Amino acid sequence: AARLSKVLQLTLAVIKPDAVAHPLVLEALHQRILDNNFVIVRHKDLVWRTQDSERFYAEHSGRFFYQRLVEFMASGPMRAYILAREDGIRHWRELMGPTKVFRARYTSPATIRAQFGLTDTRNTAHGSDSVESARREISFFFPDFCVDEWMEREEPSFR
Ligand code: RTP
Ligand code: MG
Repeated sequence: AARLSKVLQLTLAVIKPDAVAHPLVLEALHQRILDNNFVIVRHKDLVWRTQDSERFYAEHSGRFFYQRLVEFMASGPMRAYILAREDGIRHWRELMGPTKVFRARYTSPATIRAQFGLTDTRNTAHGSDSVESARREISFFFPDFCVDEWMEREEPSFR
């Protein structure tokens, strides 16, 4: 029999401090998530200490932008979401657009970073880049959330 239910994939999305600082931008981005058929599984507002930021971005330590990235991400409140959608990791990254804001404005003007990003560091949003990253990042932001119970879960079909 054909499978009618879709497989929901979890991703970790973050609205970074530059966007949370502006209430209208935050509201617009929340609405954008809903308009794009993501299920909001969890969300919360939080502020990082510098050491949280350093730990989360450890893979970038040594890069020229590491220090300003770490400081920026601990500079004010952000909003973290666990989102679910079929192919959710790819869909959220497509919606964000390219990392570099000026490239985003040139190549994909309808994306979040193109529309709201300020600089290549203060680029409005984060999204997990793989299933492994999503797992790690969801646990980082939501330590009480049981990823295994949700990963690749089928959407209820109500038949
Ligand atoms: P993210 O991890 O935040 O989703 O972004 P990404 O994969 O698109 O980009 P990545 O290369 O992993 O960089 C992580 C974050 O570092 C900041 N960044 N600043 N030239 C710069 O100043 C620069 N390059 C990267 C951005 O905030 C980027 O999202
Ligand atoms: Mg990345």
